[in-house]
Amino acid sequence: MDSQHGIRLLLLGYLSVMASTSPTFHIDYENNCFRKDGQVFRYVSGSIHYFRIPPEYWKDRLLKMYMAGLNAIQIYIPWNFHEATPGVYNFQGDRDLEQFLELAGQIGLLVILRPGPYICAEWDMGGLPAWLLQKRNIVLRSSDPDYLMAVDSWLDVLLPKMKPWLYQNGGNIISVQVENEYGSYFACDYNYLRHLKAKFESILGKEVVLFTTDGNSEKELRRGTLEGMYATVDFGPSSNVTKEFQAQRQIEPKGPLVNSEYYTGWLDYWGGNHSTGDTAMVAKCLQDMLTIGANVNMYMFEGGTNFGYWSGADYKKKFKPVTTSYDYDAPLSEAGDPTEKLYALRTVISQFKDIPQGPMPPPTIKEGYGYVPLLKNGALLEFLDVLSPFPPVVSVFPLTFEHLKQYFGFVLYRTRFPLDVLKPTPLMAPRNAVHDLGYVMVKGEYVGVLEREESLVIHVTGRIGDTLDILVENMGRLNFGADFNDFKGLVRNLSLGPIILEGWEIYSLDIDGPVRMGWIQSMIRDKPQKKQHSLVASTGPAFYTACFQLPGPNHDTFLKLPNWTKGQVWINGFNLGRYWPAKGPQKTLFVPATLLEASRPNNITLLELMEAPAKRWALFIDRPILNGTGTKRTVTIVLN
Ligand code: 6GJ
Repeated sequence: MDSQHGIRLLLLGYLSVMASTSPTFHIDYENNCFRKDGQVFRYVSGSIHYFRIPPEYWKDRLLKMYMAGLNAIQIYIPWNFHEATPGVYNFQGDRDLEQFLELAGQIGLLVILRPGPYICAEWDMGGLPAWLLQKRNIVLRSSDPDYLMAVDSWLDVLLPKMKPWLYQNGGNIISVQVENEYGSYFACDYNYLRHLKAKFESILGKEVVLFTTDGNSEKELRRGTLEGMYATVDFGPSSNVTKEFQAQRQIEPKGPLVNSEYYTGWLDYWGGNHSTGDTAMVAKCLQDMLTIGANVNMYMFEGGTNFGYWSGADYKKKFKPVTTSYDYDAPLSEAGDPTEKLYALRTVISQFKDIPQGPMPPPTIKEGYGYVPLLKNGALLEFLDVLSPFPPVVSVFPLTFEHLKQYFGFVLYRTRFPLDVLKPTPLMAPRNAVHDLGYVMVKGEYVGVLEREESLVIHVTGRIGDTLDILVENMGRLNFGADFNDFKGLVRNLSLGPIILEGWEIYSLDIDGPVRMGWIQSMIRDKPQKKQHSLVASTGPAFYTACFQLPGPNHDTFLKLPNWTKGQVWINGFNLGRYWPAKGPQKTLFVPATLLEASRPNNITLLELMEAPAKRWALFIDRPILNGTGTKRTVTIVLN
């Protein structure tokens, strides 16, 4: 045998060994299943959002999901969480996606990746960065060139990071979703889907299993998928799962049955009722789907929290902002505690696959630290020099947040009375000019609130030249539906009686920066607090703070704000999120132990936007209250 032939035989032998050992994951259309390394594989998966959980708790949640019997997790990747500013990428700390994938792999969980670029998820603008709106008439989720250029720049950073994590490359990502329920979107732009498919394949390779997810109707599926991407569906508990999968079978006559979002609960909106999913129904339908061999991802398995300003909004007859809690009545609670729903689902799963032996990690300790008295530090208007160190933008007509290149939080719009107005006169925000709430002050005195879809008129009086201030709050951008170019701020003109108000000073406010740096606490040290008036209720946007020492170790706890109205709260400089007990249903905010210090005083900072109670207490209790109801009418004061 000549040497050439010998080398050829050696090479063939090596390749056949390699081929038999290199990991594979693909769809077996003939047998209507997935195959992992050549073996039939069915996933029982749960959705978890790393961006809604403190990174110190990632392993805890993942381990509980594994011990519940899951063999996979499903994660979204919010583009706006990683590219807050065009071209500036952040994958560190609570954004360390690869650390999250590493933990999942260590625990033995495969990953179903959903990088969007649009993800919905009750997340601000469905995960798209609001700076896309710099181009006012951009057509999001389409082949709009400006949109695609931004998408490509983002995917050129993200997808190469994800490639080594593909199962075929030795990682744990078994499949990748393109877009999200595109069939529900008005554009139906196949060129956009083709562009995304080509992009994903060009970077991830052709071996990766690409799929789409749509509502389970033939119409949505046809609009939301393309040849070469496996069409899957989503639906909640049903008494007839065979019927529910019919739509998928119309599009995918062969291949595995997949429910990519099996709803275990549902989301909450401020002012609505707390949503729940009946455990028995959720468990029974899961059993039915597993019985017919379907692959199921439970949405959510662990919901978590919309910290900061990240919650999104929906438009169902009116603007409906999502709450800070994303508990979702999921099998793992917002605080990561196994619920009776988790054990019911684990029992079902155990009928179809081995469940890891050993104890379920216990709930973390929850502690009720009790009452902490809060002191008023001053009205927001007193601190413009700190919160808006640059001169205001001056404009004849109001400008949006996006025009100012501010995307979250608050902007102060200041104008002056154009004439004497001695009788209560309507200050009007026609056609929902305020996105989303505007707290109105005359000469610094709070007079009430203009609220998108709720209150578009407020009566005021004043003298010519008096300041008329409107602090506008962004409550989260629409994350679903046709027109979610959801600009924030005063998006149209206001009028005072018949007069269109002109001549605005617009203050972009950075509150998070100074609070993160301990500004108020340092101010208190430098300038002892004015004696607090005998405790009376106080109205209008103002800061309240406290310092408190824990009696012992730092444990998870829940912050209740009895008789407060609405605002934002920071713990040790971390933006915990929005509170709105006056509307509910959420009455407490989850405070992870990881935010608290046992060895030194902790500080809490409130920006109360409407009315603070006479007795200004924060109360830390050992359990959540997510199903409360609204308690207080919105405060409206007419200055006489
Ligand atoms: C899914 O569609 C979405 O893919 N879904 C919901 N859709 C209802 C739209 C409200 C009008 S609610 C919970 C989930 C997530 O938003 C998911 O991202």
